[in-house]
Amino acid sequence: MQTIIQKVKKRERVTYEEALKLYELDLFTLGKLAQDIREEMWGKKSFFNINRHINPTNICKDICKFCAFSASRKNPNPYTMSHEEIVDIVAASSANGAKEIHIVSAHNPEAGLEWYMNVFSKIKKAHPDVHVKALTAAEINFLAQEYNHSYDEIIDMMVESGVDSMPGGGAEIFDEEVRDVICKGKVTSDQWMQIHKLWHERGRKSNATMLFGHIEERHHRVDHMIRLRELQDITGGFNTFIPLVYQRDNNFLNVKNFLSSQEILKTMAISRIVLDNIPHLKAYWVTSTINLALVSQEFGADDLDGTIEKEMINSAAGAKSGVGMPLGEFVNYIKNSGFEAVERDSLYNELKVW
Ligand code: V47
Repeated sequence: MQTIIQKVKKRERVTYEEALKLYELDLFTLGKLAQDIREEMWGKKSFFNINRHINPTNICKDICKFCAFSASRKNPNPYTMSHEEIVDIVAASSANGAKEIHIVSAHNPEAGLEWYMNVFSKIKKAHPDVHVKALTAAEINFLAQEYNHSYDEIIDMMVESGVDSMPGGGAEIFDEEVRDVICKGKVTSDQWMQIHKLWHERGRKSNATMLFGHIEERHHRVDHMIRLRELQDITGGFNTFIPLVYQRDNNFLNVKNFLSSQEILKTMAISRIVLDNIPHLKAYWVTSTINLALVSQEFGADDLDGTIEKEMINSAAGAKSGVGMPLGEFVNYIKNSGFEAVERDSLYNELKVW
């Protein structure tokens, strides 16, 4: 273990086996290793943005067992928003200071490719300054298959329609056996990687998530991180890694063992150590709770996502994020936890220290 600790201290890259071994460290020693890296990179800065999440439809062709958002037996309330509704929401959020609109939908075979694409053009036309972060690799894969296009063609349409960056959703856990159990039939790990690679090749940025705390084991998480690190070595296009803590309500994954806060913090710390080539680590308060997200700032995380305003995917599964977080409260939380609240744009340009 001492050899691994020395490697981390010398900022040498850890292997898969070494990263897995790091889980055996006590929480505070591991946290300190990650925290030194975070402080070297970002000091006491904790980044956030003023953003709005919009989830325009919950009608989905795929059946992910962990999902409580898509219309199903457990959530029999199908909806699809009109473009006017969506543009109105953007107008209101932008007037409230939102600089980023995060749009993630279900895979709705009734909506049409134009419905997916045109809304971005409409948003951009009405609000050219708003950053549109939209379409996960899972949605891109769905659109390509459903409407018989290549990934390149869909990505070109996104760029043309004004999408600025891609969110990190749909990554779940890359291990194929786990994936087969939790989201069989959805975008594969290789396809997810390929889509982000194509997006990065256009000089665009994206994020990468990891859904953990369900049926996966530690080694699956480390494998997930290592696969991302390998792609990032090639493209350099990922801005942020976002570990998402599995929410247990209203879905079909019958998970008996829930993660402890210690295990969540260890996973944050190990991801900061392993992902030496991804600049930011996000503690997504929606799935970790705000208090654990604040503690994560001392275990490697430098980003807390944003105010969100409304969120429907994770809140459907039990997260307390339905109405987002008021800006003043968010800033207070960060400052009271001993960090500097730095408002950023979607590409991490610093806008204001609060
Ligand atoms: O891919 C679904 C996850 C993701 C559950 O890029 C669940 O900045 C926990 O990708 N428990 C969508 N998670 C959200 C997402 C995201 C969120 C915030 C920021 C960014 C970013 C991206 O939500 C899905 C899936 O992995 N999810 N169900 C659940 N029960």
